[in-house]
Amino acid sequence: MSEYKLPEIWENPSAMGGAWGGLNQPTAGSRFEQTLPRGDKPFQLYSLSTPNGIKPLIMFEELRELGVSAADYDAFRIKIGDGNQFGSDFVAINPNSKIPALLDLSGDKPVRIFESANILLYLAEKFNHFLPSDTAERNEVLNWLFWQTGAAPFLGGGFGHFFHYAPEKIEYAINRFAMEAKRQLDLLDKELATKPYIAGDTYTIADMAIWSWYGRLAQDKIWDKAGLFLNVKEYKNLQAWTDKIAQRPAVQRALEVEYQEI
Ligand SMILES: N[C@@H](CCC(=O)N[C@@H](CS)C(=O)NCC(=O)O)C(=O)O
Repeated sequence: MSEYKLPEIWENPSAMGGAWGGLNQPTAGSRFEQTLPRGDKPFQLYSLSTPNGIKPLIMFEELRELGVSAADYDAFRIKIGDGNQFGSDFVAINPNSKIPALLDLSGDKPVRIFESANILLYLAEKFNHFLPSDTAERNEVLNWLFWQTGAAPFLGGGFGHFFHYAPEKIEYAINRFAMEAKRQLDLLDKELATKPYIAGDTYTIADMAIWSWYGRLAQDKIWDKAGLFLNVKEYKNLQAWTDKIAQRPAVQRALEVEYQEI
């Protein structure tokens, strides 16, 4: 057991350790002046190909597949390990300093969109694709879209952090979050036993959001050997859905997008 003595009031440690310890601060807001480039396409995406970062790329490439040229985009690389997300221009688009962040330049005034699930929703509503208009069907998509935004922090910030990034392997934390990660995987597996896509018969933004985390985990493409550790092969319906979506040309292109440097 660790020697940690709980102080009455938390103090910011001088060194955190771990992969992200050097970047984290207990304050929000911009840390330096920054001018981000803009291209000439209607959408400007500032991002990186993490599980949250691939969601808008999948959506943009699916829209391209349907011939929606009004959804053309420039993609700029935000190096989160170097702290690009704390620059003034990025913070003006996403005050929460997380990728992905998007600017819609197609109207009279730029519209900023942050939170990856909201980017999917915004684009689905704007272009009328991948979100049914029927109230009950649309609601089921939103059930799963919101599920993803609530569930993934337990997978990423909980399991992934303590399994892969934390400077020491803490058995309690790994067990706590492996338990929850496997419960989530089992939930998806059971749901996908009854329907081809997570919200029913059609492929929607809920599949894009969930595939970006749980599909990539099912492929063991997130943290080194995390899929093996969680025995993702046992979730047969999740595996079949993962493969089906991985074969979509738009998804394959999204995973290979080349970013412009900032
Ligand atoms: N709920 C947010 C989470 C975004 C997020 O956590 N992004 C991570 C990369 S996947 C990030 O930018 N991390 C940088 C940091 O925390 O400083 C979303 O879905 O957009």
